[in-house]
Amino acid sequence: MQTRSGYDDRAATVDGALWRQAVDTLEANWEVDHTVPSRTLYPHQWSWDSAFIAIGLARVRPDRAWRELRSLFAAQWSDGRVPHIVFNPRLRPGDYFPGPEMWASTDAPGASELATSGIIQPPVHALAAERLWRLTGTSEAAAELARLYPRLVAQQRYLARRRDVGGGGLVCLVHPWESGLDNSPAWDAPLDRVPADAAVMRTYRRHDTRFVADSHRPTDLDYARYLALVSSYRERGYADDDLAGRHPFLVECPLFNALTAAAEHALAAIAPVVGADPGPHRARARALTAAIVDRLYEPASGTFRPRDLRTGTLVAPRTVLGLGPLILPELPAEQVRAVLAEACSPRFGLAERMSRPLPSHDRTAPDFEPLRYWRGPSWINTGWLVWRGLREHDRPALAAGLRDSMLDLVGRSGCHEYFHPETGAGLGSPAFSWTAALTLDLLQTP
Ligand code: 2M8
Repeated sequence: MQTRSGYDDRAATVDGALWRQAVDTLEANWEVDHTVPSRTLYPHQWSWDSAFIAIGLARVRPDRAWRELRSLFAAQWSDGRVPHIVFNPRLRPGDYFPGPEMWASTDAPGASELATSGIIQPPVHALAAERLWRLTGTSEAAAELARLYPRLVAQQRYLARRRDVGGGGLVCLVHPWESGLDNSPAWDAPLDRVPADAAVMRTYRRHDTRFVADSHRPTDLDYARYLALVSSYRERGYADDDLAGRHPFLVECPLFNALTAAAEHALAAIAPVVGADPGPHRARARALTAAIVDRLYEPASGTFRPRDLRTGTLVAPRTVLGLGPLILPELPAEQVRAVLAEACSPRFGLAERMSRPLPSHDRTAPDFEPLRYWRGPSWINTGWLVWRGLREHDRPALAAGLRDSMLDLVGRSGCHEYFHPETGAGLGSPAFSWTAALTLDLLQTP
């Protein structure tokens, strides 16, 4: 039913005002061939944002959803990496920091001809493609899927072959930005060991604090360390050999790795449609699931936590990253029980009727910050991933409780980037794309 300037508005009957707000947000953020996360804070194309956005667009504009994925993968590097930002050449320098001049990606061997960053983000794209295919199923969708499949396979191959720095079968991240949960307390200890001086930030102009209060964003010292990591990686042309010997930040993240395994499951579902063999994808998903349990699960505390490869230990904070493995269909029963216990504890407050939204960090921890991004506030994408995990493991009442809590949040406060984990007030960008997109998906999945 295409009724509103090309939009399928079936879900308008579910909650008209919310549906319209979400569609309007995505429409306002559409830019030629992709959707910006936010016109002000994030005016280029971001990798995992595009995947979440495609999942929402699948509900209303599947043509744009495919276009979104196509434009992102047009910037894929020859080694298979999908860069975390694709810069819009039509914007002026200074419209985002750190911009293309800092990354200098086009000097790197095998990089895209388009200006991009040199790091990656969680691979949610195969999930998005599978979803799009299931929802549309047309011959055009089959053709899109056939074009995308080899690129998705190359993305996974990059992760498996170039990023297993620890040698245990998991993907290693070289920058907190690669996790997508950039400022999570999970990264504090590994980041503390990156040598940097906050004074270096006097020579740059931060873009984020033009729009959001300093107290909601990473500190200047955090930014100095982020830039030191960019320089360390860039100086060797973003090469991944010998990272263990030279790069100061190396972590294995449970959410990133769970999404990498989930991508293999999605590719196994896609493979028969494009005439490929699902077997190797299933085998890799199984091996990744086993490695996540083996390397990132601590039986004594019943938690999944990131491993810091510099110290060989699991980091201390209990963040929402630890709930990520719930998305794995083959997660053993013991770990499913443990993740559910963690999620339903006072740390995260998951319940059939939730009194407060799901936070990004343990709300009982002394360093819980309700306003600073990724250090406490509630985000719709992490909530959506946990919701998917609850459905996967057949917990309909908890899934419904989380869904209601997310829709209530967006319904009351709007399509904000994130939300105050106690009051539900909207924070960050007020017109944020993945919040809008995933709201559309939630509205249509009772
Ligand atoms: C945030 O990250 C960017 C850097 O990549 C930033 O703070 O400037 C994160 O929330 C990240 O997960 C997200 O993809 C990006 C765009 O929404 O913003």
